[in-house]
Amino acid sequence: MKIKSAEFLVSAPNLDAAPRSSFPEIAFIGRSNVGKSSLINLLTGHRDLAKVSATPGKTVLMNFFRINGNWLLVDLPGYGYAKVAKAERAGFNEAVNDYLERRENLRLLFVLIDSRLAPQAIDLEFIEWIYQLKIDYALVFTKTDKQSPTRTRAAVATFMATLAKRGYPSPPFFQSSIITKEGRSQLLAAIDAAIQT
Ligand SMILES: Nc1nc2c(ncn2[C@@H]2O[C@H](COP(=O)(O)OP(=O)(O)OP(=O)(O)O)[C@@H](O)[C@H]2O)c(=O)[nH]1
Ligand SMILES: [Mg+2]
Repeated sequence: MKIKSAEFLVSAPNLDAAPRSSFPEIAFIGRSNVGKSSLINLLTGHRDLAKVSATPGKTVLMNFFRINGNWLLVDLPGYGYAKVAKAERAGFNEAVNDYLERRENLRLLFVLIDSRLAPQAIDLEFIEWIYQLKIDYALVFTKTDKQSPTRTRAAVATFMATLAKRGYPSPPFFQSSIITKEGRSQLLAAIDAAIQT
C-alpha cells in the first residue's frame, strides 16, 4: 500500500470523543516508550504526524488519523507507565478499555513489544485480555536496530514459547526499526489486507 495522504483528526480522551466513522480502523498499542508513535510516523512517511518523545507517557489521549481518505489509524496511550497521575491513569485505562471493547470498526490491533526485553508480565496480561475479547491482533517487535538479528530472533522465539506455554495460539508477528525501516512494507501489506476484510 502506498500512503498518499495522512491527516490528523482528533485527540480523544474517551470513546465519545472519537470520530464517528464507518471506515476500517487499525490501532497501535504497547507499553509506554515502546515506539508506537515512531512506528506510525515510519509507516505513514510523516516525520511529525504522531508526537514522539524521550519522556515515557507522552501519548495520553487516543489520537486518530485518516489515511488515504479511507481508513483510520489510531495511536493509543501506552500502558504500564506508573508515573502519570493516578486519576489520569485510571482515565486513560478506561478510555482504552471502552475503545477495545466497543469500537466496531477495529480491524486489527498491533501490540508493540520491545525486542530487547524478556517477556514482560504486563504485555502478557494485555494479550490475554485482548484474546478474550476476540480482537484480531499482531505483535510488532520494535527497535531491532539496537541489537543483533540473532538476539531479536531469540527474543521473538522466547515470547512465542511463553504464549504457547500459557495456551495461546501464536499471532502473526513483525519486526520493526525506525532506523533501518525494517518491517515497513510488511506492516503496510498486513494493514492493506486487514482493511479489505
Ligand atoms: N533506535 C530506535 N529508537 C526508537 C525506535 N522506535 C522508537 N525509538 C525511540 O524510543 C523513544 C520512544 O518512542 P515513542 O515513539 O515516543 O514511543 P511511544 O510508544 O509512542 O511512547 P508513549 O507515547 O509514551 O507511550 C523515542 O526516543 C524514539 O526515538 C527504533 O525502532 N529504533
Ligand atoms: Mg506515543
